[in-house]
Amino acid sequence: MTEEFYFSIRMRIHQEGTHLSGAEDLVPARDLDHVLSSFSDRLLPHLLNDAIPPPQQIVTIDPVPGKEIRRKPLLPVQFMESLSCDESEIGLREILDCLLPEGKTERIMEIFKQEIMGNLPRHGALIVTSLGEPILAEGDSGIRTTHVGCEPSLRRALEEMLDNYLEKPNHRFIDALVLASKVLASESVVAEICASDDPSYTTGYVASRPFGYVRIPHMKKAGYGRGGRLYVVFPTLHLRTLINELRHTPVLFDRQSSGSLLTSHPRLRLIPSVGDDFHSEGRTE
Ligand code: PML
Ligand code: MG
Repeated sequence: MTEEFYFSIRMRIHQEGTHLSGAEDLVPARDLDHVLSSFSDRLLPHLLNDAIPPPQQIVTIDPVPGKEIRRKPLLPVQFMESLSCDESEIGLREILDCLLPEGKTERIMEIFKQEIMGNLPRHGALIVTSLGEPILAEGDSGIRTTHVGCEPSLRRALEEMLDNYLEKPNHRFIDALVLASKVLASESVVAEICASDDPSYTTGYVASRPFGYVRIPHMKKAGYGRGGRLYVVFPTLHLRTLINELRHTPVLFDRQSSGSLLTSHPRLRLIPSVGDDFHSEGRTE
């Protein structure tokens, strides 16, 4: 029997080195064409502002032996109730207080504001320990999480489920949930905090194992074109192992964990997970 291969597809759009957009997927050969065409559609909006020189799009395709792929469940999702940026910041601080060592929320918020919200968008995520010590890995461009995807049938089930809860289109949310679920699958990571770098997209998130993926409305003011990802890790981490997991361990999400064991919080509301009766088309376990 011939060995089955999947393909990790990594897409990045930048203009003279400034990051504009990125996307990932992990698919069997039969889905390559469809995913490549949906990724190339993402270049068009960036061509509309007639920037000189026009942005460059880079697509990288790596073959991955099917037997190396780990199948895992997506994080469950909660959303934060908030009507303003101030309220969202208070909510985010309360969540971080539950996750970080005592007294460290202020330091992590300071780093997020300065390094993520105060700088040009990076290609990848910045890493800091939960004590607030920056981890310098491979210069300033950050670590990009790759070799990750979501079974198309799970994506469709999520889209249907979420149409009742989220504004459309919600591919951005699902892409972010998939990436964050891979990041939090690493035992070295305490939390990920993210604000979109898209000026018109103001929803961000904080992801962690106790609270799941928490969507935060009003994470930033509309029209602000900065954002990115901060990975907060345990101070005892082994950096090479973490980077290897984030970059090279292929993970395909084929189900979603139930939210029943999540830690609750007065500001958070649980979004039902895709049910246990869901069976992905490609699931083998
Ligand atoms: C990005 O631009 O890559 C970040 C997207 C954040 C999505 C947040 C959400 O809608 O849940
Ligand atoms: Mg982005």
